[in-house]
Amino acid sequence: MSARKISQALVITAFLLAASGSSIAVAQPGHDDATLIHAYLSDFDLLMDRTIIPAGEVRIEAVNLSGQYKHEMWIYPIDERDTRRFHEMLDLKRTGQRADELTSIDGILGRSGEVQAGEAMSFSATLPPGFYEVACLAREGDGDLRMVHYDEGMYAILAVRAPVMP
Ligand SMILES: [Cu+2]
Repeated sequence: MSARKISQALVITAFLLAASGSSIAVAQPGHDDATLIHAYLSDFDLLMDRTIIPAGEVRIEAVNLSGQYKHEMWIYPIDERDTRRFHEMLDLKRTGQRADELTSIDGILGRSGEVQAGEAMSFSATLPPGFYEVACLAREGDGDLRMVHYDEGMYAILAVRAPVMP
């Protein structure tokens, strides 16, 4: 075997090793292994086909089944729902005032953004073990008396369990 052939063989061997290495890498936690949740947003309910999932990356495919209203999804630690700031935010929403979720809720781990009626979208989040609330915080109407989707029942609990140790 010539020196040139040997070096070609080494390159091919290195390529095959790299390729097998990358196939091992695929088995690591990553986007391809993300837990998939289908979420169904309607007027006014938020349903998920999985509510107990392993820690790590989750991909949520959200479908807005409404023919009328936009909906959205926020994921945050469940204790946030009991804070004063959270309820002040809801009051601002109910009374037509400016309300900012990002400064009212600590530890937001995922958000879909607005999903228009009849449309679908997906988003990802990385969730440590714990309990989370998944909610739509949109509102409807004009003036100082608004309908807040959360008040209509658009929230659900998501439990994220720790990995099982061998
Ligand atoms: Cu909604």
